Amino acid sequence: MISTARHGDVLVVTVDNPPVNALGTAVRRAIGEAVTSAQADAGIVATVIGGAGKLFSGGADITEFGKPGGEPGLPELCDAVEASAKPVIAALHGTCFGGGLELPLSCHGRVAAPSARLGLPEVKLGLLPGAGGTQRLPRLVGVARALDMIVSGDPIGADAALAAGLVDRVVPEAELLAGAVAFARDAAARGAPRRTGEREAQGGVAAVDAFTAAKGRALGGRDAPAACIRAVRGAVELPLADGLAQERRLFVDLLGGAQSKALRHAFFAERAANKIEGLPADAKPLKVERVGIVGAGTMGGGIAMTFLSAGIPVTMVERERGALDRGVALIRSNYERSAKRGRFTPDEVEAAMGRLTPVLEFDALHDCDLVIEAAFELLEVKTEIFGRLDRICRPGAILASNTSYLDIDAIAAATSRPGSVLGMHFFSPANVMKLLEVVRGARTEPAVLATAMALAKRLGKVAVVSGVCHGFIGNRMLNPRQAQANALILEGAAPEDVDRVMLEFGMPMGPFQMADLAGLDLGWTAETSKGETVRDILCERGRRGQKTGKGFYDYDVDRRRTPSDEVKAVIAEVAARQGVARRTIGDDEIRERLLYSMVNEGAKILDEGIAQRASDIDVVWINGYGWPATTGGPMFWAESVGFDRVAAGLARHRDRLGDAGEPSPRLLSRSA
Ligand code: 3H9
Repeated sequence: MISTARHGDVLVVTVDNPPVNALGTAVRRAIGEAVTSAQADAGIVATVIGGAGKLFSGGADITEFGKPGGEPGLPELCDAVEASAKPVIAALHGTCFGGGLELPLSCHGRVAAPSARLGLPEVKLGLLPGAGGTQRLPRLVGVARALDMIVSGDPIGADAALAAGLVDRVVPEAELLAGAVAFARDAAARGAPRRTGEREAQGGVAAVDAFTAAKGRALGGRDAPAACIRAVRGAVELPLADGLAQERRLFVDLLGGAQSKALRHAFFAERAANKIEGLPADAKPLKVERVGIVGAGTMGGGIAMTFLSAGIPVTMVERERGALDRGVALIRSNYERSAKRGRFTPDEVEAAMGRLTPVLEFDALHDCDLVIEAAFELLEVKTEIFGRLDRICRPGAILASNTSYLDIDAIAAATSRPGSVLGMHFFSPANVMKLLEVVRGARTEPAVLATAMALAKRLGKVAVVSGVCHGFIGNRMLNPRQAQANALILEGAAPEDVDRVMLEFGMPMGPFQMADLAGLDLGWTAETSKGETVRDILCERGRRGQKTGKGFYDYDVDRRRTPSDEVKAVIAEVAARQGVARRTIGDDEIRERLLYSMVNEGAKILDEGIAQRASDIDVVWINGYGWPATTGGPMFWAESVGFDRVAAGLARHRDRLGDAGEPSPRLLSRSA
């Protein structure tokens, strides 16, 4: 758990608790004992605390939350370290998160290696830093900077930490231990330790008010950010002990709340999703050093950016020069926009563009380790492309399709290497959205699957494995929701009411906003239109979504939407033609029909073994469709609502739900 060693008159304590050096009970106890023993030892003048392996510490052991705590708690340990009569110095490298930064904050000095990333990400778990972070960070770096770090939860690097006063010295990686020991010895020679808690937080209440005025509104609906701000206010208004006590109370409240429970579920769900059941131990990821992409459209371009940004060279193929040039120009303009926002330096943009090889010849893909097809969503188009790829690509190269609905096994059958074929379904915009659905075909080899999962991690994506079915996990669940949304407007609900109910639930967009954004003519043609559905008629009238300035809504130049009387008349006309009786529909019915039908489809996905576990479905919806993480994803939410209530709701709306109302056996058994 920890090891100790004497470096002359300095005691070096090394936390060694893989995988992330979490500060669980045994670790805390051992650190506490080491610091106490150093105080009693006349041969020791100071202590250094460092971490073994590739990081200092990922913080408190989250798996201990909600269980009876072992002594000392992290807050008590931090207080004891700060109170130590002999200096305690932190030697920081790699990740220093949460309690893994609060412990260093209570030390009397911090020496960091360039690899150090320092952050308080508790807010992302619906918590606040509960071991003094909200009190000590403002005292070290000032209120404004501390609020930025605590409320965003985002880490900063070693140089930024040095500039902010969060660390005292940055030394080369190989000299971290020696540098920290020397710093500790100097600190001991200077006399009484310099305690963070005895400082004053710069910026005062004015800085708290300024932050709240600037950011407060954007944080609405989530409990943790507001509690973080309150706790930091305590750092300027209260003596240290009272500020710490208030922080503790707020932490305990958040920990017991529904939002943190859901967010912690989402954290572990993301990690569980990475594990593939039944994968043989020898299924090692294959090397991927060059990637080919077929198609330079919006999707192909976004996928290319994902690889380019991760430092992986890309060969991008298009049929026609014009489309290829447009694709490259789009990638460049996306990069330049991101650079303006500070996400990349101009040099990084040039380096990324330098990794891109745009070509018109398919043959150029011959040396790629992986080729991702992002062409038109038509099975004949895809099978033709896969046949060509099979002939061009070296044996063993992986062939992936970015299809969102089509049968991966049928695509694989067009090749002589079905074991090397799988789905890699990115979400739009592919360079931004974190989700990657990895679709496992009937014959996909384990090593190929393992490669896609490992690659996702390299790309900073969250990967979830799905079996083959129409729409995989995400879009398959979207379909019943859209069907219900379409039915509800015919029955009398206004599109803006359906969208509002979803927005109030916490979705970033309602179904009709989403349809307008995607384009109503996606998969629609004037030649084949029967003019029967609301969508048919809207498309025929040129109302094809945001891109035409009107769809289910009217849009102004700033893309602000307003409900449309024309659309309402079309809906009424279609309802009359279909003999649908119109009535007033309440918000509860809208919410239940949209969300319960999704949950039911999710349960069917589990019944059929398409998803490995319920939490994978939550990961898909949180990371691919913006389902509010504070409710834990559709399946976790259903469990908290109660499966019996969901089943009863489905039964209540049975006549209106069609196939979507046929309850899943799993749902029924969970509701019994
Ligand atoms: C805190 O500190 C509270 C205090 O303020 C107050 C207390 C009173 N605990 O992500 P990975 C597991 S709150 C337990 O794949 P990476 C993880 O589940 C904490 N387990 O690795 C996984 O297990 P498995 C504030 C943890 O290298 C394995 O470690 N800290 C913890 O990509 C590997 O994880 C945070 O919020 C933990 N704290 O990234 C940090 N962390 O292999 C949360 C990880 O069985 N953690 N595990 O699936 C992270 O952000 C990333 O895990 C980290 C490593 C960057 C550390």
